[in-house]
Amino acid sequence: MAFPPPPAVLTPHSLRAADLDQPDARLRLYAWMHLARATDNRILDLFRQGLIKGTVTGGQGNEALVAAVALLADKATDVVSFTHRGLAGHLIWSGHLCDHLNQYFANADSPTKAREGNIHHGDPSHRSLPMISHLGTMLSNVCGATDSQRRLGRPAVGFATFGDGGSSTGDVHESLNLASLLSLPIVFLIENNRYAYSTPVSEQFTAGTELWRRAAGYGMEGFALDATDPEGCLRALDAAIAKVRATSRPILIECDTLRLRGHAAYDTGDYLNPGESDGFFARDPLPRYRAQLVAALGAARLDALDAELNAFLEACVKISLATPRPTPEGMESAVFAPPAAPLAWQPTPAKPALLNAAQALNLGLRKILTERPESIVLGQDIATYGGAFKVTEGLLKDFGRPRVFNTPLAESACTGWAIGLALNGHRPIEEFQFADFASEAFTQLTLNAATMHFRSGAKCPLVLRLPCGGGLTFGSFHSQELESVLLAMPGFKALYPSTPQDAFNALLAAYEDDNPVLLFEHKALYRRGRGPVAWDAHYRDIWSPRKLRAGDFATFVTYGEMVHLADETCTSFAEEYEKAFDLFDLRALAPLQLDAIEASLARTGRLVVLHEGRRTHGFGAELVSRLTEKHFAALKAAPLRIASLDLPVPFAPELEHAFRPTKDTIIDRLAAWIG
Ligand SMILES: Cc1ncc(C[n+]2csc(CCOP(=O)(O)OP(=O)(O)O)c2C)c(N)n1
Ligand SMILES: [Mg+2]
Repeated sequence: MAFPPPPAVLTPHSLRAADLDQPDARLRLYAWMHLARATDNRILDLFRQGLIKGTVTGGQGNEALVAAVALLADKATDVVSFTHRGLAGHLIWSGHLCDHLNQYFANADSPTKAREGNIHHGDPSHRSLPMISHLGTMLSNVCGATDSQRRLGRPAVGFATFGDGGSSTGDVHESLNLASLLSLPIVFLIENNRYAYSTPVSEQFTAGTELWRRAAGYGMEGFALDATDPEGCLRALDAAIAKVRATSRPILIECDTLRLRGHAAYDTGDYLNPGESDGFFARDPLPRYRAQLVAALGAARLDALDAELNAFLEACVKISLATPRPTPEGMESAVFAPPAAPLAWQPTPAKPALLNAAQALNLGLRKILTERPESIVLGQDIATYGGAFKVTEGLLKDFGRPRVFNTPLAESACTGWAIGLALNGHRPIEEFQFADFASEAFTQLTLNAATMHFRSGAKCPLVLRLPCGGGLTFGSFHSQELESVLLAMPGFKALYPSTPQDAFNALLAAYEDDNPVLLFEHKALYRRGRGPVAWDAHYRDIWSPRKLRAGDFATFVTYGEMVHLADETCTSFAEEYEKAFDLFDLRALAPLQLDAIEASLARTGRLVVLHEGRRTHGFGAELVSRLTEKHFAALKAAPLRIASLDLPVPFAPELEHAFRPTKDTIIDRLAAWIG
């Protein structure tokens, strides 16, 4: 269905402070505010009628600020992420009103294909980054995409908005610090409406309405802004944006906004103090600005404008309501960005060198940094020091700081920054010092990066290097196997190489993938032994298992360091028990490519699964289930699952030895199983 043409007053979608002496420009500012308010109110009605589902959070009271920001921003260059109060911004930034209503109606033409909730849509292809519910997380994404724009030579400014409530999150602190450290041109806007849901600022922090003063602590400028005065907002922001664009220094602006409605549609706001709501309504920017314009331009002009905008809204509602409901087709495959062609790698190094896994990864990183200008390597202590495991040794010297970046201890914002870079065409490779610290970035990893393609259709190519595994007496906090935890969430690919050549191949395969890829690197393998490493034209085979041994007795599946234990065990078994196994190194944990293993199981009828992670909810449970549900009739014995104990990783060598599978325990379990 054709969308109705928007009223002429709504074009162009831009405005500068210098334009405000023209009546048309003032009417444009008013018109966008009016349209946003009317749309928010209409959405509330439609929600109450049951025609819109989910959570409806309005931006009533925030229009003066959000419209000013969106009109001032350079839509061809800048980066934004609007919050749950930012409908005005979405309307101005891109798309037709019908597109945005389609998002709310979650119909077949919704910009998120009806997969993501109200106001979470954004427009990543035009640098409007989709929000997730978790407050504070978008700030670092804006940092990343803005940084990416600047690296590409574009004079972008980023706009990152958060509420007084969100300002208490760790991500906000991490992002402000990161933006200052990287000297990124970001306008940070706090929408202080004095409440986080029902909690007043007095119960959130002691700074009250002086949140902008935090700026000094981050080495940036800050100021407070009355966000109920549209023209005042436009003027102050115009000047601030120009400065940020010119200096590439971030700024923190605390915007005094209003809580005209409750937190969301269902909130009655009965926690407000007596008379507080009246005070808010007395400062409502929309009727106040309207009165100013009526005084200057006459009531008839404003009445006619309101009528035209309201009619446009109703015409759009009608069209969006009549749009068909969505269907689930394509939903499952949309979890991942579609497979892409291999990158045009140089076939180097042609001559094999004898390397351990750490050196093989270093070689791979060098190859990527040399051949791929969009690559960026980041992580803690990875620059001068070369990383906790020296995998990144020498990269800083050869490739320089902008591309080999030593991050502060801020896994969440640094991952969010990497996400923003990835959304804008860069390809970051992030090293977590130990896999365990990925828990600090759990939201960014699992709810933001991994779900990005499903939610928004945007590619988020990230390599997440996770030094994992135990056996080195590092204790609980440096020895985790996290594959089951992370892969319980949809949207990750995952590789777990067990040899130096596989580590090199895995890095290249992960790098060129258009999705976030978890690269598990077992610490004990970094220096376990050397093997020949060279360019391998079949590097993409890493996405399938490798068969290491052939035998008829049982099918044995494992990965990571356990591959080496399994291999030794198989040798012992062949000698002592004369039983031979089909032994597979799984290599890719997601997506699982099980054809060869299934064929083996159909033949042997016996299955052994071995992994280092804990047994309960371990990856073996998934493997056994998948393999046996297809080949149950072929089974001659119950599958055997060998894994670590259901404990935190204990520290003392004797305890850790008892905790994780060893060659002896594997042999004992197998012997008991054979009976
Ligand atoms: C990290 C996180 N915790 C909890 C929530 C649930 N929640 C949604 S909005 C909200 C209050 C937000 O307050 P504020 O940041 O001041 O924004 P406002 O809604 O007032 O505009 C809360 C607690 C959330 N979205 N994110
Ligand atoms: Mg608030």
